[in-house]
Amino acid sequence: MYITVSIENGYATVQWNRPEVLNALNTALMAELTDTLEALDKDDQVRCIILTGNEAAFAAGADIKEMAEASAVEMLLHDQFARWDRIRKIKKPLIAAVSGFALGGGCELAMACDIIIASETARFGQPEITIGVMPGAGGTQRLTRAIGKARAMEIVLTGRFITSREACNAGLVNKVVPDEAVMDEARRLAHEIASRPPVAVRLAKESVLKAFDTTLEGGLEFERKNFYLLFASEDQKEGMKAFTEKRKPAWKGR
Ligand code: CO8
Repeated sequence: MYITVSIENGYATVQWNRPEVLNALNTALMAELTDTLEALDKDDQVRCIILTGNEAAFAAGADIKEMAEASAVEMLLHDQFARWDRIRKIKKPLIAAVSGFALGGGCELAMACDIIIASETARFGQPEITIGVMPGAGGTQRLTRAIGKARAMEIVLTGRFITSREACNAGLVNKVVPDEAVMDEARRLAHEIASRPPVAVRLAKESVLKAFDTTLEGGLEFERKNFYLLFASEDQKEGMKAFTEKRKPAWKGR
């Protein structure tokens, strides 16, 4: 068991811990993480999920020792990326609270989240090239979309680590905070998102993500349909009524 979960104020905090290997993501940890996220995605008490490691590392990548001797066919049959596809399908907002190293699969896991809060001393990178491979869990795609071709290319081809400040300036990270404030900031944000109407949050997340894999035309159409769909929710009626009556809305999540 590598993972602990706590639920408060409408959000869950999922924390993993393999301190002896800087939270390297082995198969067992990833299996536990995926199952945990899917269970929380179905839990009505939870409206937002924080993912975090420990102070030394969010995660220093996939577990190199676990895969070092694998053959291509073993890797193919093991199909560890199927789990990553399941994480991509989580409907609730995911906030990565990153301290320490977020490297390789660790950086990719942070990028699979919707928002990244990082400590001042956190380091991001895709160092796979330095061990004879390349990113495999979305790094070449998500990093490029987040920070552009020129910067992504340099990071992927050199394996250089970047500071959280550089990551923030480039658009990879939402906010950099002092080391001791990372969890507080992630909780503040999670609480704020959890206080929003959940159906609208779900469709809004889905619509933003759609921008990654469609044309502008297709994305606008998708957005519009989700917008219309929200007029079928009780929360839309409540939200607009509350605005008119100058009071706080009481969301039902329907
Ligand atoms: N896998 C396995 N063990 C690791 C990993 C890792 N990724 N990272 C660190 N460790 C272990 C070290 O072997 C060491 O163990 P030991 O004490 O038994 O020797 C312990 O953690 C502490 O590490 P260091 O002594 O190296 O600590 P330093 O502070 O000197 O260095 C670094 C920290 C710079 C983070 C260094 O550990 C490092 O370079 N780690 C590897 C980073 C890396 O290359 N990551 C990419 C891995 S490949 C990958 O992620 C592919 C992703 C696609 C698949 C995703 C599926 C899950």
